[in-house]
Amino acid sequence: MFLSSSLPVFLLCVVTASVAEVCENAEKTCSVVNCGTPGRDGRDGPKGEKGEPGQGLRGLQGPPGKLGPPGMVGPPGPKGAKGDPGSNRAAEAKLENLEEEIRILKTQLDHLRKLQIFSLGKQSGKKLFVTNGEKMPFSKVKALCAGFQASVAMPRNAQENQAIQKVATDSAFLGITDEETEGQFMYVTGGRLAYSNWKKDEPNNHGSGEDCVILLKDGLWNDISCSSSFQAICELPA
Ligand SMILES: [Ca+2]
Ligand SMILES: [Ca+2]
Repeated sequence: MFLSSSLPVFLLCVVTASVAEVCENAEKTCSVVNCGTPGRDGRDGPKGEKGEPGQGLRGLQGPPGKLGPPGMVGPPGPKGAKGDPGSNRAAEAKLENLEEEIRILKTQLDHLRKLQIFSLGKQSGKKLFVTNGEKMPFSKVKALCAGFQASVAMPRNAQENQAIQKVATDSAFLGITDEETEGQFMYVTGGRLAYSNWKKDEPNNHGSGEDCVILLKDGLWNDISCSSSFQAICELPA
């Protein structure tokens, strides 16, 4: 009975099944239940839970990705603390020093420019006597020499007197006067005479008075009017 009812199914399975595994499953099924015509496939079951990560070897790290697009410009940062005021003071001090150096250089340049007006004079000891050859009243000679920190020539010995005589091309004023006390000749820078070389019968304070002194071409001295014009000769430290 069992064989007669199950045999056609078994044979059907053998005929219709092309895969041995399917036949085996059908045999198992047919051996338990009364197999008739195969039913249609059921619906898919519910999705299973996500499995645990595998235990295999981790792969090598891939190459870095492409550079991303530039980010947006952020908001401006907070205002910084006030700078050190000391740096400004140092800069101002440096500027003042530079201005002072420029002022000194200008003075020295002006000094050299005025000296250039004169031809190179004659040196005697520690003095340098110079002249521009021009004639002028005594007051202008004093101003001219003072303009470049010099004095009107004041011979304090025979050697200096000769040096001035060589520089002069005509009668020249000396830095000696008796303007303060008549008859008492002094250097314009102060002090009584340490040396003199008066011509015979001089000084005579001739006429309305003579309070200045000139060096004559022969090297002798004569007192003369300060308003008269004679050569200007200045002395400088050599
Ligand atoms: Ca006099
Ligand atoms: Ca005189």
